Amino acid sequence: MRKWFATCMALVLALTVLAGCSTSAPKSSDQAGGASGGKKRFAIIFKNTGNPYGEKEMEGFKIAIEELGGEAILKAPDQPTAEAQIQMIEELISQKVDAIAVVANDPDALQPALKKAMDAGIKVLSLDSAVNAKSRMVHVNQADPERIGRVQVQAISEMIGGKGEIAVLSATSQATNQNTWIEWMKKELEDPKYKDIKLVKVAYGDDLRDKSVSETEALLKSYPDLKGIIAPTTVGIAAAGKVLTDKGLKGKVMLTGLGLPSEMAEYIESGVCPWMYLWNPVDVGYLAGYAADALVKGTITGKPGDKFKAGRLGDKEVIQDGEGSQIMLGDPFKFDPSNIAEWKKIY
Ligand code: RAM
Repeated sequence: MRKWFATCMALVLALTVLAGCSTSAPKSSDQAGGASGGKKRFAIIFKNTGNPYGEKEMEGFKIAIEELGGEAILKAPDQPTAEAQIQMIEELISQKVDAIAVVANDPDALQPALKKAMDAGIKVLSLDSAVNAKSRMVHVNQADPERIGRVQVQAISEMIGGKGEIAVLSATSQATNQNTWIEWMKKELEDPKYKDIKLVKVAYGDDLRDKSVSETEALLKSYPDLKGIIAPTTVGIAAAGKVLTDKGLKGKVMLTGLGLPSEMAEYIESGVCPWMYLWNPVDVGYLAGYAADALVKGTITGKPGDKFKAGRLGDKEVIQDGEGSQIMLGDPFKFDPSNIAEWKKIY
């Protein structure tokens, strides 16, 4: 197991550099008829640049595509907006790529651009943050959204002794994944056992470090009795961890959510964030890479019941997701002081 971690780690580190270089403006190899040497071209668009989680997800996608002999195009706009992603989709359509995988900044706004891509024969899927069922052929989901939402409320409740004011520090107000998880948090909070917990605010740090810091500071100022923060975003939780640490609020305002072990280890070890959850972002991207390839090869069409082989992740099946379909990676994983030292080296 440890040997596997070490190999994985080396691969991930080597690819970080490559991924980091390819997220800015399109390069010549991105252009139509570029130097793809007849290889199929698979594009991934993340929410925005500057997010280490997004870099890991794109790395996983690139690993999969290269294992499969294709060319990966990694993209992310500077700002986490739908408009910026639409522009990138339009560019990819004119470059006649074979597949587009998108981590959506809005569930509905990308629909015309993605439909245009599908009409042009490009295979379209979402991962991590979904587009609506009409805008995609399949969605690659990190874990069951209900479990992700509920488990974070259960955690904060335990941390604050079931009583007091809590707030959510999210990504953007349009982010499909965070909004779905927050809906499940609210459903969990309806249970009478949480009658003494009050959700006072959902704040949006837009997955930008500085905005997430200032939104955390604003929460602390506006709600001086605040007992806990749930940040279901790796950018938000790391920013909140820093603010709570700098202000000496460890043990006074508790923190949990979804965090990248490499960014959160110091706060988990110090007790500012006693525990948190996530999944392997490299695997989310890797699974999307294999799913994109299966769509291009016609092994799957995106219908529930379709089956394919996802490299080192083994056999995967397309399942129903509301009006659409999805492929599930696995379960959220709990990170705490007992395992964080090991995981922080991996992602
Ligand atoms: C941030 C992004 C991403 C989400 C993670 C948990 O990095 O918003 O989409 O899945 O947090």
